[in-house]
Amino acid sequence: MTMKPYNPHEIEPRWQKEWDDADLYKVTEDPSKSKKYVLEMFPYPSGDIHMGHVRNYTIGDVVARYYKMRGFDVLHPMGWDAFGLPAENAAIKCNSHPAKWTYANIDTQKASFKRMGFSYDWDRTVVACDPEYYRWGQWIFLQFWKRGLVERRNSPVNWCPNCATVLANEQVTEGECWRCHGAVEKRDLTQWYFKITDYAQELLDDLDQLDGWPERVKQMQANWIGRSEGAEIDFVLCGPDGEAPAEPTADDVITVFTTRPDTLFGCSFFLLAPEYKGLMELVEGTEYEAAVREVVEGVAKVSAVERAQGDREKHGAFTGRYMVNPVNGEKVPVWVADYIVSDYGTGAVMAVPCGDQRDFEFARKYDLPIIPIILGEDDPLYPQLNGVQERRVTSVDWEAAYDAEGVLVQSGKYTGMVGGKHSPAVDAIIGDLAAEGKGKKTVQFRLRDWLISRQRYWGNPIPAVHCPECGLVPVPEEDLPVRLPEDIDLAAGETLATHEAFVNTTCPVCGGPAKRETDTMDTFTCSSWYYLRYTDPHNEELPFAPEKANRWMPVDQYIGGIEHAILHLLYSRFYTKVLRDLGLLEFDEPFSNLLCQGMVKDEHGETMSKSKGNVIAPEDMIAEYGADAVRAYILFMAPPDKDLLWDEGGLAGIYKFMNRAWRIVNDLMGAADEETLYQPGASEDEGIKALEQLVRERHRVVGKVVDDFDRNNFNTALAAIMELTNAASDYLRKCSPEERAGCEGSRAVDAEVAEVLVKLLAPFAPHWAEELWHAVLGKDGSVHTQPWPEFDPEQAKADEVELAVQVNGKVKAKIMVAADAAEDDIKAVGLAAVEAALEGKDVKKVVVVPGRLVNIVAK
Ligand code: ANZ
Ligand code: ZN
Repeated sequence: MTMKPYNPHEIEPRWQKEWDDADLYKVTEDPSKSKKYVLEMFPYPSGDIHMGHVRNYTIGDVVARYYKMRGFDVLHPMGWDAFGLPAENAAIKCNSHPAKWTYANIDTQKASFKRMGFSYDWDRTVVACDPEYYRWGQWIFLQFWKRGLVERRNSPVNWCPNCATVLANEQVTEGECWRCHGAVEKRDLTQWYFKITDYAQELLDDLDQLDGWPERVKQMQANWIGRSEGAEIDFVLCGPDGEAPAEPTADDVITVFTTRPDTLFGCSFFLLAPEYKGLMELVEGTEYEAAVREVVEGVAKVSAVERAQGDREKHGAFTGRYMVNPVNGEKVPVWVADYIVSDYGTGAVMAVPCGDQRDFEFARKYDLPIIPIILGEDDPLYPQLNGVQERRVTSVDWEAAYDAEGVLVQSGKYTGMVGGKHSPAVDAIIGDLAAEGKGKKTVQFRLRDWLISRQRYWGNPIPAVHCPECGLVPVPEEDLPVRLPEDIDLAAGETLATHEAFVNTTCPVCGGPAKRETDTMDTFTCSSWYYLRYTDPHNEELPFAPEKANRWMPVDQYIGGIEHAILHLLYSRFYTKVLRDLGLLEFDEPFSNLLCQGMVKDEHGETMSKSKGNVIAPEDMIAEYGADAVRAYILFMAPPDKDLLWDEGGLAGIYKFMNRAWRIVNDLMGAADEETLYQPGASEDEGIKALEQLVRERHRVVGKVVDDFDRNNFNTALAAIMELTNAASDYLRKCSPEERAGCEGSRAVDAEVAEVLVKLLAPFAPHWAEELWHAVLGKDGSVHTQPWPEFDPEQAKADEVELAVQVNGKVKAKIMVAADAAEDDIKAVGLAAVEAALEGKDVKKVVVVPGRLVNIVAK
């Protein structure tokens, strides 16, 4: 009998079909078991899969398979994030329909996923553009609306002229559209918002619950939410004549937000955002109007994010008006400045150039006073101004603003106090202003409400109707879904708004003629709850039954790209909290553990892209080496969260390893015959030692792999499995097939080690393992439903270990010592072993590296 060679191209399609036919990956929903929900971020159906997909989904698949063998009830689903602009653009280009393009791509990707051997329960597939799914997205929208979390309002928004739609703040990076990278403009438009800011504090606080998330992702979310403690302080506007009103009314007051009320005495001018309501009225008909208008028009093309960046050149203009500083009655000039944004704080700022770098640069540019009111003790001005309450100095020769803690000077009764963020001076001044009704403590968030409406066809229609009699009316739940019309000619420029049959409807309240809302929802609404639908994908009464979601959720291991650190993950956390408050969920956070996989780059560390021509197509690699080798390679080459540089030599190496492991399993089972690894020549003693070592390795490696899975260290798990194959081949080389067959002890070890090897590799190389399980081990049932091998830590312990003895960095001898030998004993044995090499030298130092070596420094 000769061994059947390893042939992935024959066994992979065969097992894929058998698994499909047997419904092997159907979720069992066995409440007697503990659950594990393993989820990878669902893909956009963009066409062929790329290596990034392969890496993302291989990680998830290995984890899911592992948990299943560990006896958990596992949910491991897959679907498609199928709405969005690329489908629409492709349809326009090919004069086709987005649905056609989308579903064709889904078929292609699904076939690739099957070829990779991924263990999804395809019966639970969620496709975002399927009315059975988006219907429930609309239903959730209506619940949000009922709770007061939906608002339609007019405000300046980000508009991408390329994509012809508005964008959420999160979708604009450095002034560019997240999708097309074109420049984003500001427009005043009436749009739909989700009031995510109502949850700002909780979204921030609950980051503390997320022990299983990478620190950097939590940090990015915290920065995005951007909580600032500070105060609102009221300034009074002087009339056009420069006189303060005798009895100021609410209309005369402009409130600022500041994190540094302690610096009020250093306020030398007052700033308004270019979009500040009422700004143009202040300057209308005056000599200042033209200059102010120029600043206002100059910001229309720049995003808020870009404007707030420190390094941008600042522009401003004097308005001709003055404000009264509430702390000392001083009049300060009012300017418009383009680095003040309208949607943060109040859009008005007390400028303190000595303490704020942006104000400092503005003051330098426009020659405004810089009054030093806070000093470090090493400042040259300190001896002169320390303890001085009244103002003596109104200019400094500093290079930059002073934003650290310091001592207040020239600050009236607060002089001498410690100033700075969260300093005693802050509390003292706020306290006094509050007592006079001129200010109060507040908290500001950088997070803005989520702009969810899009002016595009291929999205989930917002379920609302505009009635001339009743106003804005929600579509009744029983009328859902509001379906996208299929007969639309996008190439001819038709949109939902021009589609008469869609637009014209009747009002659900009064029955009169009315118009449908024609905006669709941001596709990020689809991805904010799909993980809940997987728990109950065919529910026709609700988006999901609460008991199903509560059983499976939260997701135990979520895997996806770092590019979703803010958008998708923040929105999903928000949805989860609202659905909890609606009584549908009983937990606060959707994803307990998050793994952000690194990128797959080319061998030079460049990202793969069609334009660079350096793309490695997964299908080509499968055709060459089989899916199992690709899977094992991608996990072996790097820790999952680090970038991986593609190296086909490495893939060939893994393929060779799979062949070697294949032969070892055959050999252990006596199925290799002429092709055994046996090489005559070893003594009986050496053979016994090799056997003992193999047994130790078998226990050690199983324990190590379990440990590695706990920390998602798939690369070191594979390395450990390779060590077990090394021990096995050493044993097979030293012990002949006849000896092993004739010894009951050997036979038992052989079969056991073969089984362990196959099981350990089953999550990584599922087809390889399944074939050996049946054809060589002769077992029934799938290897993927078998229990994970047990291990005994006691048996994993080596009795003796071999240590190298180095003298001045060179290995001079090897010694065997008891595994638990004391350090002093090891030193003594080591020194004795190299006596000759130490002849005539002075031993300066002896260091023992446990399990590895004894290092001797001698002169
Ligand atoms: C006076 C002051 C003095 C400030 C000082 C800082 C330092 P964070 O920490 O990000 O919350 N600010 C307030 N509203 C603004 C707006 N709409 N556009 C641009 N800047 C605005 O920043 C808060 C600080 O940013 C506020 O505190 C205000 O400047 C400025 F030594 O007030 B500060
Ligand atoms: Zn009506």
